Amino acid sequence: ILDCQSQGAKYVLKSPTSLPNAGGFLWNQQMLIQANCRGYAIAQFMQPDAGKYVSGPALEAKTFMQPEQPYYANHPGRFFYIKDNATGELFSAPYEPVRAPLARFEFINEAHQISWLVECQQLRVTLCLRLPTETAIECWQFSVENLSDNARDISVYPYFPIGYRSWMNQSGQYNSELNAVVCRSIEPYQKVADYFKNQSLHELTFLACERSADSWETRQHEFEGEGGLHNPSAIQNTTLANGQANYCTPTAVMQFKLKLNQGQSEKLHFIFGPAKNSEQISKYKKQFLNNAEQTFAQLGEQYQAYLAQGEGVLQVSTPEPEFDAYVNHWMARQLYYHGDVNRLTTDPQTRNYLQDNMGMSYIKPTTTRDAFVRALSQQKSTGEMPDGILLTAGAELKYINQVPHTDHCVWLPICLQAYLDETGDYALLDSLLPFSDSEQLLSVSEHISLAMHWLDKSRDERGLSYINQGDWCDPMNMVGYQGKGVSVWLSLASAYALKLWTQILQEHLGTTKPEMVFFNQQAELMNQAVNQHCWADSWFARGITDAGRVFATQADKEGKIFLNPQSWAWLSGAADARQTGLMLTAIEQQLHTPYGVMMLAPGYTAMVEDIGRVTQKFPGTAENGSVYNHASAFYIYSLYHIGQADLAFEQLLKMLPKQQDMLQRGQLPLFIPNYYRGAYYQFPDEAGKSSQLFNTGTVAWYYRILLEQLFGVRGSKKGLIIKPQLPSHWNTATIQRRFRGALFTIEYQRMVGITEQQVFVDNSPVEAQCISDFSAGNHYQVTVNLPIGLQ
Ligand code: CEZ
Repeated sequence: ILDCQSQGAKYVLKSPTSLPNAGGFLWNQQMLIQANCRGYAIAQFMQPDAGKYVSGPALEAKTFMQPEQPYYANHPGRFFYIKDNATGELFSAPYEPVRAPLARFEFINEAHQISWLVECQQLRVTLCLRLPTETAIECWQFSVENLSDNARDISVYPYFPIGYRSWMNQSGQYNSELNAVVCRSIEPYQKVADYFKNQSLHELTFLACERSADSWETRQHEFEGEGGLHNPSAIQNTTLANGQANYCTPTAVMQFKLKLNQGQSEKLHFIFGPAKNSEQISKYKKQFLNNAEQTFAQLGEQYQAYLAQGEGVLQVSTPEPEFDAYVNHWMARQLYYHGDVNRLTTDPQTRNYLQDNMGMSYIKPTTTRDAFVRALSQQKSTGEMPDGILLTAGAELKYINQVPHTDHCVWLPICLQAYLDETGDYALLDSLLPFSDSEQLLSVSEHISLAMHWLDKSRDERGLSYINQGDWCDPMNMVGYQGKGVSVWLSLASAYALKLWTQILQEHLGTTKPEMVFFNQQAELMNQAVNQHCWADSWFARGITDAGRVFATQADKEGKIFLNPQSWAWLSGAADARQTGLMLTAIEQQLHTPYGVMMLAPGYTAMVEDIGRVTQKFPGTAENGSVYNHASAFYIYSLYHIGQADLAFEQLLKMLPKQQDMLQRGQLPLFIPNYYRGAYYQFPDEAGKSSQLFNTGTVAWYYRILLEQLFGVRGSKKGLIIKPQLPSHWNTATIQRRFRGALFTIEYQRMVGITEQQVFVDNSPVEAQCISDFSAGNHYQVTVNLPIGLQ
């Protein structure tokens, strides 16, 4: 069902029904679209906050990109009906809404475009979706070829439903000057203040073609009629009724009558998207549809050039082709999406912003630098970091960012370390920045020290970190909302952050200052406090509630064990060797699944009022015990930290959908999703199913893990440190690593007769495992000899 071409640069899904929700995504600075194999689509664009330009048929909540998005008959999508005018036979491409049996189906995903090839009734239809790099517009190329021996007389009907957009005012009509269906809706509101806010919104959604339509329809109910979407009444007639939608759900349908001789083909080009007014549509039309064929070809090239800027620093060739395919063609792309457009929000959660930008260190480090400057300029003078970072003038903290979380400071040294390692830009630490509530200028390192002091102070009498209404886990909102509850994960993460920060300062200053000694002491005290109060026989508990209940221990029937406290105990150094053995066993027994490791188990089946919203999520979904890949990435990072390279690599592989488990995961290997269903022992049938959501902090960590740990090509102030932790069954691997402008081809090989790693650059041995003598612009051949069987 899935054809992998060009080593994974291209994936072709051959069935519209076996992975019905599988899709791909394209984005640019202004928009994002996720299109699935059957033709359904979800798109968002910036105005300047993310909004939609099409909706479902009923009032929709405004919300972020959802996991496991359900698709239904009237779900927004981009469809083409094709009717044989002689016989009346009908099918639709790519598959919905007619669902006619197809002679051939291909859903083709490449980095720069999504396309489909469909054959039915001896007609071959190809659809190709591209985006310009800077405009919120979808560019669709439709072509149809006559595969039969006869001349054909057909009608093509692009059907781009607009949906129920407003209870106040919505309409649609055909504009013959623009060859476009133009639908208008007024954003519903009641408060006067919103009238003024709504001025920036786009009222129009349009579908324009390079040539004029033979007929059109803009009323959804008239189009569907009694025939329904499988066989719309309007299509049963020879022409559409040219109807105008006056306060009813609008749609965009046109009819193009085409005559095709044997072997002949025809192309149509469409643009679809939001607009402020008809002048703008007219401008778009000139820009994209005059000379459409050539323009669309250029769009493909421009988009490829845009993606090339996000190429990253790593290409690999290993014994695992499916792993190589993701790493070489899709990993940097997914990361670049996060870092370049900030998940299409104007107020990213601080931890997401910092981690996504941590990943950008490998793609566009100047973006990471700017992100640190921006984030730290929004820090409060108490040292506390805000819940979200405002990216545009007029942006506000919304939704989850109005819920007080206590972990944001932790991410500063963790993410900064990756940036400093990659760039060596320690000068950043001396830049002077203000605060959100004070003009006083302090250096970046003073800002971060203040954040560390804030973490140190935000602890209770036992020395454990307050959780308030959440830490990394957003929906863990009721552990500490009364002001007393604490988080074990956050206590450990704080200890880790404090230690990392002293290491960074040490590297930067070259001496030890009293403040650094203090941070290290506090980190040790944090670890001790966790051990004293929250070690529960064989693993670390997750927290202590407002009422003093230690939770996530043997005593709990559900939510017995959480992954994050174990991973971070390894990172912070809280776990000794005896504990490590017990924790590894407990994780393996209770959390491992064939699809990766669950975030907690057993999944909660009922609300626990001293834990919160996480327990209300369906068991095995999202934070309630799914294979939550972001948490798995922390786990993997920590496994390498304690030298468990084989187990770590096994987990890295489990994050990727593979041929053998594709049906169960239901997803193409184009991205790592935020989760796969967990609750492996509770709901085994659903386990492994992908959320299809490509927004996730996982990718930045995946990238970091490959560089720092698996392939061991981590940067440092002095140069490139070579310290791989290859799985013991790999005998060879080769990578290309770009680093500070130089290119390194690194060949790893296992060798009999050696007991220690040996590194050679252009045949000369390297001292202290660190390549420091190199210059930008040059290409170096590196050989790394590794003893047999060593992880
Ligand atoms: O969002 C993520 C957050 O963006 O959940 C993570 C958190 O660390 C990330 O910062 C773990 O909680 O509110 C919710 O319940 C949702 O689960 C969101 O928090 C979740 C979505 O998956 C975002 O796309």
